Amino acid sequence: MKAHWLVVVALVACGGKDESGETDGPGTTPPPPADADADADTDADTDADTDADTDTDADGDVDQAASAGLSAQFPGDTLGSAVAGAGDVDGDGLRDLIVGASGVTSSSGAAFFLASPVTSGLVNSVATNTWLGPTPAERTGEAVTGGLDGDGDGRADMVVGAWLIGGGQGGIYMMSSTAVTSPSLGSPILGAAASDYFGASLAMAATSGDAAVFVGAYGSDLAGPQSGTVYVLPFTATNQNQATARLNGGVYDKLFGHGVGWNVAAGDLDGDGLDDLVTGAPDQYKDGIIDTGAVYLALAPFSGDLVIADVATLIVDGVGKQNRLGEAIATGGDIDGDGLDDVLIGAPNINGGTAWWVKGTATGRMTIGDAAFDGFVDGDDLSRLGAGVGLEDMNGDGLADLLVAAPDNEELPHVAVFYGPAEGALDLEGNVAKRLVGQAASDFGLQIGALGDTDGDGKGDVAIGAPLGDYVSIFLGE
Ligand SMILES: [Ca+2]
Ligand SMILES: [Ca+2]
Ligand SMILES: [Ca+2]
Ligand SMILES: [Ca+2]
Repeated sequence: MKAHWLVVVALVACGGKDESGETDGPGTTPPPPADADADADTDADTDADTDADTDTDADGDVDQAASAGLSAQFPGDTLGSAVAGAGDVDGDGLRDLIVGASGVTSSSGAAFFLASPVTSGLVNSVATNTWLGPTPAERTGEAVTGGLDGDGDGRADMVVGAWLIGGGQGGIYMMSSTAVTSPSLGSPILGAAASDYFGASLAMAATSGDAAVFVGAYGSDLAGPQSGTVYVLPFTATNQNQATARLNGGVYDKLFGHGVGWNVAAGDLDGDGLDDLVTGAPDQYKDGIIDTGAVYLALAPFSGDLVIADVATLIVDGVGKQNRLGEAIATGGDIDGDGLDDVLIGAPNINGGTAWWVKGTATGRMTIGDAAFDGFVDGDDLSRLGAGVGLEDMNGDGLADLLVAAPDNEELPHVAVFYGPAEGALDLEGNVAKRLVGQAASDFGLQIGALGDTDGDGKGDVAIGAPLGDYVSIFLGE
């Protein structure tokens, strides 16, 4: 570590940043082997920022502090249970955000709408509006999404999930931009049956015309006990029966559920202009091994009742017991610059934590770690790397950058940023462009919200939740 730090200092002093403004991040040249010498080169180039970030822990990496921090009103509010970009809801040209705190008021939960620019403080004071879950223990704010226009009025809309309405039936609240100052969430759209956990995960998706919503219900029994379902629901729907499609899991090993819909993400994987589905099923069994987990990619448009294993273009399986692959997924960004969105998969339970990315056009069935993946990040031992992942263009070069949480990193919990284009092997020692450092909570980075540009500088910004720490941090691209 010491030698690494010295080399970095020397290269930074020479001015590592290209005058073109392009950074020599991992991938512009073949990725270096994971040794100290090669590491120092990529690190120095991307670290040679002109900003005032400091190396707070003297490990040779640039640590970026949050531009704003939001704290909960009470311990146990689980502020940051979900974080998402809301798009430009108020029409001032800056993208806004929505944040959940599902533990508020004995787990009735809450969602906060925050108009940019966001300042530090108590979330209740900083938020433009607060929506409280209307029934006890419904856990409003366990999922939130937004950023697209769902009702065709030209403004971005939002959706708030409350997966434990009715003890687990679940429900979602469609929050139009016109309702952004409303004091109430209104009436929820409820799940179809008890223990469906409808709304446990959410993503707005431009699947055709006005944006729709992918709604995860991983306890759904539509195709067998707890097979799980992802609903494709128009934003203007008032009932789950109005779904234009339902992508159902199956039953594996004749006994166990599939759990499709644990989380959902949207991106245009094939470039036809429609947002496609990436969903995780961490409860899935494989060959009798429990909870290996899986990730499914499926291409829009979707119609009717579908079995996800039949329509998936790519299925990625975990490799071992309780890998729970699919707990952390991200898409909606182009990592390699081919114009198509790619997929980043966190695997915090494999080898102390890893993360892998693959082109959204990949097809067939593969196991996490296969050579067919386009790149991966190795954690240090037990960093739980990949417990949260995200894609956002933080340096404004048009390529998505990889955000990978390392909540149990031995030095400090952080989210590591790797600038695109990225390919091959990356590691936490040498290839990190910068580390986002917020509250030192044990779950910092489990929720990563790609916000788009919230301050008008053309660079993507992110919100990072640490719900056990009751804290949300905002980091601006630079
Ligand atoms: Ca598509
Ligand atoms: Ca791509
Ligand atoms: Ca970038
Ligand atoms: Ca920005």
